[in-house]
Amino acid sequence: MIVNMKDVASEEQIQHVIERVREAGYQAHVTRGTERTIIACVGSGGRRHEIEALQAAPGVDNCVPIAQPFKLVSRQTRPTGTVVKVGDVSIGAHKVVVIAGPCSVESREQMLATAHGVKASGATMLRGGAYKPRTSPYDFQGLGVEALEILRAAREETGLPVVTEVMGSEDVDLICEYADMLQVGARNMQNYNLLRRLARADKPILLKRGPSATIKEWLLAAEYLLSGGNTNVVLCERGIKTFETDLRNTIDLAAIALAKELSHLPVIADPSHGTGRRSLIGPVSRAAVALGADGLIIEVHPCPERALSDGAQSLDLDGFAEVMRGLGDPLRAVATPEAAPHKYAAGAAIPRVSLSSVRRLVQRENTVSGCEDMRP
Ligand SMILES: [Mn+2]
Repeated sequence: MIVNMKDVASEEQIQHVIERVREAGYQAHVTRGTERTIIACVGSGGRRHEIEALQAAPGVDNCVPIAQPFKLVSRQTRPTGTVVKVGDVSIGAHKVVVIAGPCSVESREQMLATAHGVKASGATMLRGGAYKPRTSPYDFQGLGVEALEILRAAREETGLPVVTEVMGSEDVDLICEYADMLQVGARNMQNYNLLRRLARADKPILLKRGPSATIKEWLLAAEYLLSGGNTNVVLCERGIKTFETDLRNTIDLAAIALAKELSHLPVIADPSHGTGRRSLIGPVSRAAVALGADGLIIEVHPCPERALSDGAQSLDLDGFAEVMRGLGDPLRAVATPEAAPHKYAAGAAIPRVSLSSVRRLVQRENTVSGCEDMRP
């Protein structure tokens, strides 16, 4: 249930409602908007009728049920949308945030060359994998702590905040020492132990959608983080499994728009994993931004042919610069004859109907009514 306070509600009235919500057996999650305060009542085993009765409490505007299974993530709880701060970067504000960097951190030279290159083209955050979840145990697994040291150096040199993936609960404390944002990879989206642990971390979380997760499951995974106390969550659409085989994954662009409609959390797109094809990163990035994505995460390598992972979908620095320039372009003009006057605009002559057609219609009408009269 949600208790919407009146815009004139006093602090005392708000505190009273919070107390009553707790007495009714729920947790009270308070959102203070610019105009009014919203109190979300969540938890299991509470007495719902006691919340409904709060309708009569002073300062309360109304009490409404939360329509979705995810509660704190729902836009009903925070209609204005959340801005997640990562260092100096705001995700979910007016500007589109571009996170760029290699799939894996491979060496100091590779990471620093990428960091300086993407910054020059306008990226505002860095990515780089230190711990890699690979489909095969024989593939490159990441440099671990050495990679974290390199990421820290890249941040110090460029000033750009860093996001890197955390694969298990045991690594959370260590990665928090180095990174500005922790990524939950697609394969771990429903690792609820990891989510519960990250809910207690004091770093923002980038939550990728699982390759076979529905939008609801994705938002419920985010609910684990929020209900456990971490409200700084950014959602990332990175493509789902479909019958298509020419793309690595099928990026679900409508899911970005729907997630933004259902939730107040910022949503970004990953066109690199979402397509697996370098040539599609520009078009898909523009599409994602056009439909409201708050940011992009793009794989960039100074020499993709030498990349230890995901080379085929990585842009080189020039390719990334081109994608960034493309994002600045306005939408292409829509092919509508803008200046042509409307054929049937008000006041225009109505086309004549031929007299013989009218006569035939009248005849038909008379025949039909004649038949009606003959009915017993
Ligand atoms: Mn990758």
